This record gives sequence, C-alpha cells and structure tokens, in this order.
Amino acid sequence: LRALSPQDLRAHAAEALTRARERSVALTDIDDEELVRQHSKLMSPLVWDLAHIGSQEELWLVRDVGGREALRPDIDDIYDAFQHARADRPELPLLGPEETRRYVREVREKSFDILENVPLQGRRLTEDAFAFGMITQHEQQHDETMLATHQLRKGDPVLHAPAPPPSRSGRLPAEVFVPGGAFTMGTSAEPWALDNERPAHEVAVEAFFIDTTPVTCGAYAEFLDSGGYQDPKWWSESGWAYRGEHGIDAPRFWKREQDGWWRTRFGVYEKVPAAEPVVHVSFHEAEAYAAWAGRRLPTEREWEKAARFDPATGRSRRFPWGDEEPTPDHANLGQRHLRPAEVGAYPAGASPLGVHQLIGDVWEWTSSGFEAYPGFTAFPYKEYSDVFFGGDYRILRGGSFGTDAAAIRGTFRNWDHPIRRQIFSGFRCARDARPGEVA
Ligand code: AVJ
Ligand code: FE
Repeated sequence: LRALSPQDLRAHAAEALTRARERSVALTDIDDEELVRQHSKLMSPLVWDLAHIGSQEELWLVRDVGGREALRPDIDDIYDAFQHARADRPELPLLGPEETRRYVREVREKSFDILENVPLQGRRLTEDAFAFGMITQHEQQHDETMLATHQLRKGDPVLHAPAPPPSRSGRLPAEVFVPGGAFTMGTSAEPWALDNERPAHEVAVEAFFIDTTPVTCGAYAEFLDSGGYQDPKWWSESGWAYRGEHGIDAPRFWKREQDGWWRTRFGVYEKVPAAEPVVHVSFHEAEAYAAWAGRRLPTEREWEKAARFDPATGRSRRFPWGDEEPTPDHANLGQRHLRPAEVGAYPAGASPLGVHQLIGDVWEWTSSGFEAYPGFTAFPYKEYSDVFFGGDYRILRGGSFGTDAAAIRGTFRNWDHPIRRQIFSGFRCARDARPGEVA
C-alpha cells in the first residue's frame, strides 16, 4: 500500500469500504422487529451495531480526517461502546431501523467525498490512509459480531451460502516441528495493522510441535464421549468452576441425540460434521481438551511463528502462504461460506513448515493474555487496545469463516474473556519438543 499512488490508495479504500457496507446491509436485511430485538444478552441489537458502525465512521473519517462538522453529535453517547454494556443497549433511545439506515448512508456519502479530496500524500499520508483502513476493519469486525448474533437468533434460516470446499490435501501428518530460535513478531510495515500489532520485534521461541490443522469436531467428540466434561482432572480450577456454574456440557449449539452429536448452525439443525474444526468453544474448554490429549495450547508467539516464519529466508511473512492478499484458494474467509471447511480444504494456504488453515475457518485460542508489545503506542485511541491490556483476556489468532480479508493478517490479534464461546472460536494444540527431538 505504501508504494501506491493516491489514486490507487483511493480505489483500494473505496473497494474495501463498499465490500464492508454490502455485508452490513445484507446482515441487517431482516424484519424491523428482528433488528431491534436483543437475541442474546451477550450481544447488542443488530440496529445498535449498524448505527455504531456509522457513528465510528463519522468520528474518525468525517470529523477527524475530513475536519467536517458533526452530523449527529447528539447520538455520540448512545453508540459509545464504553458508555453502555451490551446487555443495556436495548433500553437506550436508539435510532429506529429506517433512521439508522439513512444515517449510515449519509455518513458514507461524506466519507467518500472526503476520500476523493484528501491529498493521500505528504505529511498526513500514513494517518489518513490508516484511518480509512481502521474504519473498514471496524465495520468488518462488527459484521462478524452481527454474524455471531445471527447464529444466536431463533427461527428459520435467513442467511444462505454455498458449502466450503472439501478436504483436498490427502493424508496430513498430525503435527509439525517448528525449530527454535528468534523470529520477527508483529509489524511496523503493514499499513492497516492496528496499534496492538506494532511494532515489529524479535522474540525467542523454543522448538515445539504444533498441530497441522485445528482440532476437529470428531476429535472433540471423543473427549466428550470419554467423560471429559465430568472429570475435573482435565480442567483448570477456574475452568471447572465455569463449567459447573454455567452447566456447560458440550460446545455451544451442540445437542446429544440417539445417533450422536447434532448442532444448530444459522437456523439449520444438522449432524455435527466430524472433519470440520470444532467451533463455539471457550478458552476453558480448549484448554481442558488439550490436557486430555496430553498436549497444550500454543502461546501467541508460537502461533505467529508457525504462521509467519519462513525457514528458507528466516523472514516473517505477511500470511502463511506468502505476502499476497488472501484469495478463495488460500483460506475460508469473508462469510463466503457459513461454516468452517473440513481440515485439509486449503492446501494452497499452508505455511512453509506445512501448517494448514491458520488463517480463516475458526479463531484459535492461544494460552497468552493480551499484553502490549515492547514499544507499543496507543493509536489513534486508547480504547481500541490499551484499556484491555492486563485483563483476563486470552488471545485468539487467525480469523474465522466470518472474518473478512481486510480484517485479518498473520500479525492480527483478537482477544476475549476465557468464558466466551458465542464467537467463532476453535483451537489447535501444541507441545514442547523434547531435547534433541526433531521431526
Ligand atoms: C478486537 C474483536 C475484540 O469487537 O470488541 C470493535 C473490535 N473494537 N469495536 C471487539 C472492536 C471496537 C473488538 N475485538
Ligand atoms: Fe466498535
């Protein structure tokens, strides 16, 4: 992006903003009653997400980059995520569905006018180009959140998409060896990287093994069927307490029937597909499975080394497959499909070490908390990352089938509470390499 001319930067930003908006419109193309309803206490009404998308765009593109007058200063507070918890948002004097749609359209017209007129060169190039990227990613992040709300809604399916490609990698080894040594983590070069991904820095990693693919539903069902949810020995103390308090006895949306495990997926009741990565598990469940399997979750560093390290050059790549932007051959992204793909479905997306499906399909829990990299500076606002450092959050990596390509890369860091599982969360396991052990 740095090398792009102002005209090409404009075209790139316009295309990404338009794709995000088409998705937001599709996710909110439902009855008014469904738009204003709270489908789960964990989520906002969809109409809040949509107006919040517009409100953030007004703040950062219209007012900040454009220096234009505020359209709706009166609603800043209602759509400030830090002022109101999700559970309380239905009680706010929210804009109605029609008013919300009109508001986001008006903001977008102004943003496009600003995009046409900012110089996108010289002193403010980095900041202004970043602002358009940040707002695009923000909209896509809320689109993924709205997709999770759709998964929680009751009733007949309203979203439809073709099935993802089947497994096409042949027989894969269970695990891959990742050599020890330093590698470059994070980035100082990605123009759209958020503050918490910066700066690039060297970190040391001991040799380890990581699963070739995410843990499948079939493997996870073995843990369930062997009584894993009844035995505290696999669970951390807080995980076991959480399991008991919330009556957790299987991944979210799973149900046991006579003939095995079934699940509800965007309004469809279906047999759990054994070859797909398991999704809708909490960090606690992921950690318990790993203990039962005699393994552990990877640290965030290990995950990123497996995803980016190129042993031939010692360089860190942007993505496992190289530096090119994701295509539909590389990864299951962008809500093209309404489910994770079978393991082995993306051979072209594998890393040079042979690790598959690191990007797309399911977010992967790591054992690491959310902390600042050395040299971190909050940008452009503390509430994006800074206020979350040091909490009980766990890092998730790689994006899911519901993450757009604009909002994922090898350095992207997501985080959530260890009890959360309405998100599209799965995991893969790792283990220490024994001294002298090489694959
Ligand atoms: C980075 C996904 C944890 O959705 O809470 C959206 C992204 N920040 N609006 C979230 C975000 C502000 C954030 N996550
Ligand atoms: Fe937000």
